[in-house]
Amino acid sequence: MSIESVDVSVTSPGRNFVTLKITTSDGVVGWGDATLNGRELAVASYLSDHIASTLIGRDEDRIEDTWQYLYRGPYWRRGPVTMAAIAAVDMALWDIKAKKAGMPLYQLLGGASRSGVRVYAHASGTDYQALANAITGYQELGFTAVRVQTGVPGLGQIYGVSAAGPGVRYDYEPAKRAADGRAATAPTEETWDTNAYLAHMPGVFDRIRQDFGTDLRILHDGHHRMSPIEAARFAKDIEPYKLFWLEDCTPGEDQTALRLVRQHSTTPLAIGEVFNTVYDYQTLITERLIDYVRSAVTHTGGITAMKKLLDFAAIYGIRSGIHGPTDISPIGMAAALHLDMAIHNFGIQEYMPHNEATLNVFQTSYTLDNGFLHPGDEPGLGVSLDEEAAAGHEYTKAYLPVNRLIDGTVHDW
Ligand code: GCO
Ligand code: MG
Repeated sequence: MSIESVDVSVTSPGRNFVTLKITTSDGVVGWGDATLNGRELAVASYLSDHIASTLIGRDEDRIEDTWQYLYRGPYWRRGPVTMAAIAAVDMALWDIKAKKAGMPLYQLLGGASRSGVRVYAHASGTDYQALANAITGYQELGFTAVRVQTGVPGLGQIYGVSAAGPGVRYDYEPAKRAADGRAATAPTEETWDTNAYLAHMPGVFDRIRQDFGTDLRILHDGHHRMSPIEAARFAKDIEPYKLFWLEDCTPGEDQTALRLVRQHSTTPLAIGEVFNTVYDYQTLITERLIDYVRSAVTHTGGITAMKKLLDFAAIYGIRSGIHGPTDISPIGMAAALHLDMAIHNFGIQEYMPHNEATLNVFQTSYTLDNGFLHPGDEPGLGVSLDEEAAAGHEYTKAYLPVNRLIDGTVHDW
């Protein structure tokens, strides 16, 4: 048996998703997610123009060999485009292997280490009251962990704060089409002031602890905006509020920046959603500079690579916190959930529900119960693409925003 066809599709049920379909000579179909927010067509081209023909006729069971062939073979290594393409192939091959075995994928990865996957939800609000309402809403749904983001006085729309307002949808979608819903021609721009943010946030955490007590797991995303010393000061200032994690406090490519943060605080640190290989973590893990690995399965070479990365992290007492915003398709989400079920060093899983249009295009079998997700027991990943429904949503160009400081300097978004 061998790989007979490899098809790449791009669909846009409200946002863009790149999906890989691999079909074997005896008709088994595997699905992979290759979505890279705002750069979708680069990965689609990498897959269809450079990878697809090289897979035809290969033995679909040789997952490790195929991974190494795609990683080492082309000479050019790493980077989000390459690693998202490899991830999609890897997910599809694991999907096929598990379907052939007649088992949900987590069984092939070692079986369940837990009965469900604790997830964190996204609570946000332009002001404290709106944020508090969002937190209460999630608690009523059974969530025990929430990421909190809020508006900063003096600044307009900023990262992580839902423009929809409380009571509608608490989540947010930063990749923007044009105002009329058609293709965007350039990113929107936001304004940022780190001083205002650093002055405002500790008081927000203080009120949350007063209003919601000590049990609630509180997470927060700094989205790469602080300098090393600003991050060190901030992590120290918020220590009394005992966050579950502070994410991306500094830009990720500067691994040694976190040495400074560690020297000053015991606030747990998470990083890695823009990383794409284990090498991005080499210093962070071996020097124990982080507590949670934030990579997406979709952007880090798939299940094969993520399993190795998380096993490496486990040796240093570091746990998983796999990236799971809505720019990861339901296929990528399922891949994360199967890993979350099987690994020992699971920490928490990010969860932002996909919209209805997306869930009409992707048939999912994972379930949410009281703040815990379960990947379901269908053979394989348990997610498939309805190709007819997908074809009804044409690719629509969208961009993540660009961030500028109040004096106009381009800053990290
Ligand atoms: C998160 C992330 C996302 C990213 C998005 C970019 O923690 O979930 O920061 O919100 O901004 O995935 O494409
Ligand atoms: Mg993040």
